[in-house]
Formats: sequence, C-alpha cells, structure tokens
Amino acid sequence: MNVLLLYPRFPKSFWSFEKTLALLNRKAMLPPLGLVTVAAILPQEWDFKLVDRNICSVTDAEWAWADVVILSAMIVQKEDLLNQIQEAKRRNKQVAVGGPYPTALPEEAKAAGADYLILDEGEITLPLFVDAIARGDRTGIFRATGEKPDVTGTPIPRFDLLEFDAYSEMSVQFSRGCPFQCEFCDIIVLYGRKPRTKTPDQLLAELDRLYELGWRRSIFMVDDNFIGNKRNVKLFLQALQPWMVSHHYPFSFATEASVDLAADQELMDRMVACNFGAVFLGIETPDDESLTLTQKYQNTRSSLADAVQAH
Ligand code: B12
Ligand code: SF4
Repeated sequence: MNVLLLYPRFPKSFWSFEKTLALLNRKAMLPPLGLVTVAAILPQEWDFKLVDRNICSVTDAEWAWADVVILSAMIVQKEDLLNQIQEAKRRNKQVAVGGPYPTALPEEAKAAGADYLILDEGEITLPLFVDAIARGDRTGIFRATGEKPDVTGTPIPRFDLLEFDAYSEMSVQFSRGCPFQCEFCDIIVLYGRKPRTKTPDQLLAELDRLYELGWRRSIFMVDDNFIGNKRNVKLFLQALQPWMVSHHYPFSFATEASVDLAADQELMDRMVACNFGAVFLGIETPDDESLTLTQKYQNTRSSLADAVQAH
C-alpha cells in the first residue's frame, strides 16, 4: 500500500515567520508531527511519502504513486485541506483525513469528498481504519468513544520521512491534555483535562532517533502545557539532564506552559539545566475580568508580571 501523507498549507499570519525563515534559509518553522506519528502507528510494511505543502507541492509522480492519500489539518488550514481532498478525488485516489480540524468539524471534510474520517487520537482510531482496509471497505468514520489513549504506547514518530533542512525547529511531544479549562482553547475538548505523559525512556528514545538522524538544533516540545503533570515532567527532566551531558548538549529546547511554572523554582532550574531557552506562557490579558470570563482562573491567582520576571 502506497500512502501519501499530505500536510496542507497554512495561510500567512504571525506564525508563518516568512521573513525570519528566509534569513535562516528554512522553509517552515515546524514539521507536521501528527502525520509522522500517524505513519509510525500504521503498518510498517506499507510505504510512505510525506509532502508538507508549506515546503513544496505534490508532483504528478507522487500523485500517481499513491494508493491512498492521508491528510491532517488544524482549522486554519481549512482552505488548502478541502482543495487537496478535491484534487485527490479528481485523481481517483482514496482519501483519509484526521487531526484537529476534521475531528472538530468532520462534515466539512466529508462534504469535500473524503472517504475515511479517522477522528480523535490516531492511537485508537487508526487500527479501526486498518481493519476496514483489510475488509475492503471503501468508506468509513472511525471515532474513539470517550476514552483517551495511553501515550506510553505511542511509537517513535517516523522522523525519517521529514526533510530536516527545511525546518527551523524539530518537534517532539511529552504530554497531551491540560488540567485547566480556558473556554477559547480546543485542548481539553480534543485531548482531555488529565495530562497523559510518555515515559522518560520513551522520549529519550525519540531524542536518540533524532540524534541518530543528524538533527542538532532547536527542539520544540509541543505539549499543550508541558507542566500539566509536574511530577512526571520532573522525572523526565531528571533523566534528560545526564542524556544532554553525555551527548554534549546537541539540542536546545522551547515549550509552552501555564504561568504557575513561575511558582516552582525546582522545575525552572531543572529546565534550565536541560537547556530550555524559551517558554511560551499563556498570559492572554492582564485584565482580571476577562480572565474570569474566559475561565482562565489560574492567571488570576498571582501577579502575572512577577511570573514573567521569575527565573
Ligand atoms: C505545534 C503546534 C502549532 C505550530 C504548527 C506546527 C505544525 N507544522 O504542525 C504553530 C506554533 C505554528 C501553531 C500555530 C497555530 N495553532 Co497550533 N498547535 C500546535 C500544537 C501545540 C502541537 C501540534 C502537534 O505537533 N501535536 C502532536 C501530534 C502528535 O498530535 P496531533 O497533530 O494532534 O496528532 C494526533 C491526533 O490528532 C491524530 N491525528 C492528527 N492528524 C491525523 C491524521 C489522520 C489521518 C489521523 C487518522 C489521525 C491524525 O493522531 C495523532 C496521534 O494521536 C497543537 C496542540 C496539540 N496538542 O496537538 C496546537 C493546535 C493544533 N493549534 C491550534 C491553533 C488554534 C493554532 C493557531 C490558529 C493559533 C492562533 N490563534 O494563531 C495557529 C495557526 C497557525 C497559522 N495561522 O499559521 C489548535 C487547533 C484547533 C483546531 N481544532 O484546529 C491546537 C489543537 C491547540 C489549541 N489550543 O486548541 N500550532
Ligand atoms: S492553560 Fe493553555 S492549554 Fe490549558 S486550557 Fe488554558 S489555553 Fe488551553
């Protein structure tokens, strides 16, 4: 089975960083970690090619090679996702979609012509898709019924499918989910309020793989909230530090966290010791009334200015 993994274009926005990327001679900031994770979960005897449309277009030879086209997207990629589904159907390909946008609004991808809607987290729904393919089903909707997968079983993403030179940063994920409940955020709907973490050995194996493949630059831990499970993140950092020393600090790290990070000196110290250089903090607004209205209560409990200054 020849699988073409296709990542739709993002529109231009603050996050496209086109001028900065041109200076760095890179084409995109981050790779599609969801799609390389999907490739790792699917049967490894299948053949995979990945085209990130933020880097290049799909060639006629790649379209011709594919038996099935698998796409992932967030809502901002809607326009290109729907166009690519239609293009694949024009070329008589079977099309499967998943990821945050199809999971949130499945009927839009279906109306554009997608044959398989593989929704929610792939660890649960991809095996259902594989069974459907084995039965010869030409269509299907696969959903996880309430349960969230234990990410300790998630395989090492197929980083080998990525064109490393095109990206300014690499991504890995330690945890999914966030204990908070900000009303504008899709995280708790998609991934739940109980942060699920990988094991320290599991994430070190991912870093080993990146090291082996030659990656030597910055890595973004794309967790929704890296410190959602403080106990487990400390255990991971405890294992990461000697790994970084023995590998002569090959990476620098950045991540996202809630502002309560500032209240945990031990955690900040451990992150610095592991070469974390930047953390996105979800400040949103200094206005208490707006924070309360949007249920971002955790930001009303202490001074945001002090949290930013803490080191
Ligand atoms: C890294 C990241 C980015 C990067 C993009 C990197 C990239 N090239 O992918 C950057 C920083 C640029 C970014 C920007 C934005 N992002 Co963003 N981002 C993330 C983040 C934190 C991690 C993505 C990731 O790598 N996840 C790890 C992989 C393993 O998870 P995954 O992609 O979900 O894949 C799993 C499943 O979804 C599923 N799956 C995924 N694809 C497919 C496909 C198939 C076929 C199948 C079966 C399964 C499947 O299986 C995988 C394994 O379980 C997610 C949150 C999250 N937890 O995912 C938000 C998230 C995707 N982003 C989000 C948003 C809203 C944005 C912004 C619009 C924010 C803003 N207001 O500006 C911008 C848009 C950018 C733009 N305008 O160009 C939302 C999307 C909501 C939605 N329903 O679409 C999310 C979910 C965060 C949130 N708070 O709600 N983002
Ligand atoms: S703290 Fe961040 S990840 Fe968690 S619910 Fe709020 S905005 Fe979403």
